[in-house]
Amino acid sequence: MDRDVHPAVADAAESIASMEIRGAAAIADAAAEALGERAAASEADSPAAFRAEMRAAARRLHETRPTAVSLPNALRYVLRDMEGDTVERLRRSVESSATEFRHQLDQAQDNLGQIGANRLRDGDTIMTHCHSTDALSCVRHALDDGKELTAVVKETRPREQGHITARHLRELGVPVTLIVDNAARRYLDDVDHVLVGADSIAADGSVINKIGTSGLAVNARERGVPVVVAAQTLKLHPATMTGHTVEIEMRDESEVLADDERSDIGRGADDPDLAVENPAFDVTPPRHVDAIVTERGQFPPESIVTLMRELFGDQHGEEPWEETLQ
Ligand code: RUB
Repeated sequence: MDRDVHPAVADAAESIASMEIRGAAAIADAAAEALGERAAASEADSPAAFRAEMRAAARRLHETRPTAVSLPNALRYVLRDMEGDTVERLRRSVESSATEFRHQLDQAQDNLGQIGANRLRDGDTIMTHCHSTDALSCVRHALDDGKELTAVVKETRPREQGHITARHLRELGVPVTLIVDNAARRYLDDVDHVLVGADSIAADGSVINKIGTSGLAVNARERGVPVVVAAQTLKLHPATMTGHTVEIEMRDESEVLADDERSDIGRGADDPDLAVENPAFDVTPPRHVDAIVTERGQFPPESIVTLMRELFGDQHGEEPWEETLQ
């Protein structure tokens, strides 16, 4: 049974679950920050009590959203090396791991942005889906390199994260054409790259990202438009190396159909034969992806497993938030 979850952790978990904080990198950053805050606020009277508090905090954060592997990767990073034989040493170790993690996240995004920018040429048009800070880092670096870009931005139903992308691109001075998702194929002839982010990358090179990415990639392949996925190594999903699949989050049907619309369509508000499904993410097979751009370089999707082995080869066993650990 979980101990009481500290308000700093409960607030972060609530913000992630409600999507006030969203996007794989931002979720990881918020989770690491919350663990650091939890450690700072601890009044534990023994190392065992401190460790139990941290496990409870991590479990609460872990249960918020299932698809972005950046979240468990962040929790593992902060808790795996937790060490010390006093509460004070343990606290310092968690605080310093959380700070280091957040710094590395920023650094990785910056480094991958420079690599991704090398793919973009002066005068290119990109098409985006959803809102990805890793993808926008590539754009920012290309602009810093003096290139001019334009963007076709898919609105990304149902949550319209394309509006966030459009706003950021306009802040950067990039001319934007906002389109409904269904118009993507029509505009693919006008673009040079599809540039998206990722919530998780599986060992076979499949890309898990906002629902609609896979259809966009299939259409882009048919039109000969390269699909570039900007994803720092934090998005690599270690469990897929041992055959696990990535859970796709199903969100509330009210994001698709409001309650009053439901009664307009159905036979009454509770029509059992009117179903609404709202998967938040989909899986793009590696054959539809041209490159995965990470802070460690650019990879054909099929070869990403070599990087995963290098990074996660020695990770196995229980998760650091499981209660069986002492
Ligand atoms: C966000 C989404 C983004 C990835 C990558 O989905 O699919 O493309 O998380 O983002 P949601 P980033 O809005 O449901 O969280 O590059 O910022 O990590």
